[in-house]
Amino acid sequence: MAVREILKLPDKRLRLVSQPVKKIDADIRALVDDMLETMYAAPGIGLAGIQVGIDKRVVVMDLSKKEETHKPQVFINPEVTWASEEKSSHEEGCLSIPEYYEEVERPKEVKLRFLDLDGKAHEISANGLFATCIQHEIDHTNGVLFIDHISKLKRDRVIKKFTKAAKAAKKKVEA
Ligand code: K1U
Ligand code: ZN
Repeated sequence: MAVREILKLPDKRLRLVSQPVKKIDADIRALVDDMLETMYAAPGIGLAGIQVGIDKRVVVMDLSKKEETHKPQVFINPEVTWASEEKSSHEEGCLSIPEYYEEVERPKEVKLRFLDLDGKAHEISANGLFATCIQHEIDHTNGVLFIDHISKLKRDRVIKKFTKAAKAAKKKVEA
């Protein structure tokens, strides 16, 4: 198990559309183990494969409370099969856009289809933080970031800030 580097805005790989997992093999299991370790180390409540540079449709999540024992969840090839008309708004953050939080409006309830690590298919409903987080993570598998759901003014401002920081960090390494 290893903590992997999390890609940060404006890394272009965050805009890739990830590929479906065809076979749940040892490489996928190792990726899931590393993603969980990376998510817990960050710390975060979710992570998609592309955030560690792997363009596979793999998502991990843990919505357990701080004082509870870990409840890791794994979603292979997750997809939304139904979304409610009713919307709800939650504050979102992203490990690829550190320390930036904004309210995002999304469908209040969704139905999901995914495979578990044994390749078994599941169809479940999600609401509350689970619905917010799984929609955020499925967006990652499609190259979509939560800042794509906020105003262009706010989005441009945050992209500019992170682009400037990345350039400054690069210059420091080269000096
Ligand atoms: O996908 C990601 O970048 C992870 C992201 C998930 C998420 C959070 C909130 C709303 C939607 C999706 C995060 O985990 S950001 C960090 C975070 O929320 C957190 C960190 C420590 C403790 C509790 C929450
Ligand atoms: Zn994110």
